[in-house]
Amino acid sequence: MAGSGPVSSPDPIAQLLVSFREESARGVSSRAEFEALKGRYLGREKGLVPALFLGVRELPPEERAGYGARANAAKREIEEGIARLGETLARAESERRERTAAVDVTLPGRRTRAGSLHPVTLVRRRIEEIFLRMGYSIADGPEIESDFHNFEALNFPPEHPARDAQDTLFLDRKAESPLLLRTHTSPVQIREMRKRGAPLKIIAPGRVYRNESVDATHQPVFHQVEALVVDKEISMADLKGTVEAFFGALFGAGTRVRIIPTFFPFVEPGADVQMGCLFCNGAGCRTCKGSGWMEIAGAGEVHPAVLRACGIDPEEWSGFAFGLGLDRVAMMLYEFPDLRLLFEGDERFLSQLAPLS
Ligand code: FA5
Repeated sequence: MAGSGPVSSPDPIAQLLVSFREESARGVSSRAEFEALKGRYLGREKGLVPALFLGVRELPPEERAGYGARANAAKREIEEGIARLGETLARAESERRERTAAVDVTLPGRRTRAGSLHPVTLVRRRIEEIFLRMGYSIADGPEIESDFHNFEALNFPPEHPARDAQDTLFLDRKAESPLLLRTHTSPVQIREMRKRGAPLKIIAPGRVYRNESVDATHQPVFHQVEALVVDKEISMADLKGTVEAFFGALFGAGTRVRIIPTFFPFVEPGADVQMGCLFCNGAGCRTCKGSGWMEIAGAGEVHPAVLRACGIDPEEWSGFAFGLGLDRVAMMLYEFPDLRLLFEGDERFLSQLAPLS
């Protein structure tokens, strides 16, 4: 440009302004494009604007002032134009950043739905509260049990047919001391008596397993709670008074309870605890099979052989025990007809069942 002379026709100042105005009207779409344009016009070494001033010395003196003034005006216009392009680009960049960050703090929050406790947990807690008020403590035992705790110490002799009544799931039947999934919570009686001796007043809630076919009132995995009292001169009258107090607290005062004889190897005498049917109030319905009574627990006086197996002298001590199914209690308290509803995981059903007061 210096070679062609700044004043040769066409006028380089006017020409530069025309091309700058065209380019700046198109705008820039990226920072790289902006930097390239800025360098092309304003770059100190090879920029088109500094080049305008290079030839000023070759002009006749009387033209220098006029040329210089126009070149300065052009320089100002181009600098301002480039600054404006830079601002527009910065705005576009920050808008793009906001859009992609996409956190709109003005949007309403998304609600996470709170879960609810399982009905069996609610029933277990309620039962624990009642027994704690009655002075019992809560004991725990393993779900994988030995034959000794689940059967032998509970006075089930080997090969005794009573073992078949609780279809057992063995983990390794051939082992010398076979392990099994406990079929009831009664082995916790054995563990506690052997560990703590007499006197004793405990409950043991927990999960139990039986190889049973499923129907409306039978599950292969279900829950029981066991109550055990060992003390001096404990009789069937204490058992009756306790089950009446307990079921009254659980199902409401006025709940009718009766005890009828039955057989369990670990109690003598053994008993079934029955409760006046809640569905028909004793009149007889499908749920109670017309009898007006529903079986709710197994019970009895602790067998002397069981006390002996736990190192407790039956001449000095006696006791009672009873065990009930938590799932069936939940069914009665919440009045639903089929145990399977508890284990299908349908939240619409489970969350309807409110905590028991
Ligand atoms: C027993 O398991 C005895 N250990 C109870 C006991 C304890 C008797 C202390 C004497 C002294 P039974 O097999 O009847 O007994 O079961 C007790 C309760 O568990 C039943 O009354 C019932 O409510 C519940 N139950 C039994 N089998 C199932 C099952 N498959 N599904 C759901 N609940 C069951």
